[in-house]
Amino acid sequence: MHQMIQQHQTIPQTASAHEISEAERSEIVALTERLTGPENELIDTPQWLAAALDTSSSLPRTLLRTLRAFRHDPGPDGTLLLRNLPVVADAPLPATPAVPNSVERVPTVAASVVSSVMLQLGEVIAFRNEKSGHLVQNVVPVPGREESQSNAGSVLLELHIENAFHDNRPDYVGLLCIREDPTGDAKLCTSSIRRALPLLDADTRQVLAEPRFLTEPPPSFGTLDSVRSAHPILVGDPEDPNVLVDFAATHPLDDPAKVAMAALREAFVETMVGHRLRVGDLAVVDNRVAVHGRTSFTPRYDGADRWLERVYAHLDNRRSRVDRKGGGPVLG
Ligand SMILES: O=C(O)CCC(=O)C(=O)O
Ligand SMILES: [Fe+2]
Repeated sequence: MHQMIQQHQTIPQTASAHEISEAERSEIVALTERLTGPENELIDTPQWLAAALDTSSSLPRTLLRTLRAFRHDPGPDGTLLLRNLPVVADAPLPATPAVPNSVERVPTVAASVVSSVMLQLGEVIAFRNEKSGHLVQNVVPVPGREESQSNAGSVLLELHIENAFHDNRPDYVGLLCIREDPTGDAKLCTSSIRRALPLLDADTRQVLAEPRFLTEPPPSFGTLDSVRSAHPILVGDPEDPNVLVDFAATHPLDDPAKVAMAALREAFVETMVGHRLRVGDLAVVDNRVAVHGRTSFTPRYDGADRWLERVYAHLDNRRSRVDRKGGGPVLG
């Protein structure tokens, strides 16, 4: 089941994307001035988040229209690729961090951009047990973590739904590229259940829709939550279901479930799209219909490695209120 995506496999490149024009890009840089600078000390404060929410409604009209349309219907791929977003103003980008659990604390242009865009899709959230609950997280390779099935690793990262084990997992994952992989090998891979479903036979779909699977939380979430109940992988309307699977953490509970899960993985791999993210590309993944992963690559830990900034959003703040102590954006 855990045979990996073949590195030599030719993965089709992204076709559809929304390109930000040069004029819009300048408009966005000007907007971020409201969120950066000495009067905006820290991202993780109610004041900054309120300012980011306010600023987000002034994003260029064509971008707002694209985001609203994606929220209405994530399309067959469940992924939206925005291109040519600004990530810096004048100052050069610092060296890529190479430490575990790296996050952005001080507002930057990139952090302001990814947060503002995600705030037009939903409410930005984080998890107390992941990157200490910081809202803007760095996705960078970390020395000594090469083999880990996390975003600090550089071996192939299996296709997954973000935080599949959590009842209040994000509805959207935003990944903004601020430094591209100098080797060009690292590709964000996405695939959707809308593309994969037609490749599955009726029996396989039926097994995947039954509670015959268990998903483990990552070790950082501790052991208390680790006994989860069995769940289906396909949830909702059998014609257009949501998908709930992490091929590194979801386990089939019987043989037919194992066979069905292998067929699903194969269908995802067959319909997968590879995104070689460039500086200013923001990939937004609808975490209900699309899975994502990453090809392997070779970091150099010289400050010039690939660097993405990640922000989560969900649609319903009331649904998660029980997990957000004090009503803030962090799920406990
Ligand atoms: O590195 C990537 O392209 C994706 C990493 C990932 O899955 C994540 O940060 O959630
Ligand atoms: Fe992920």
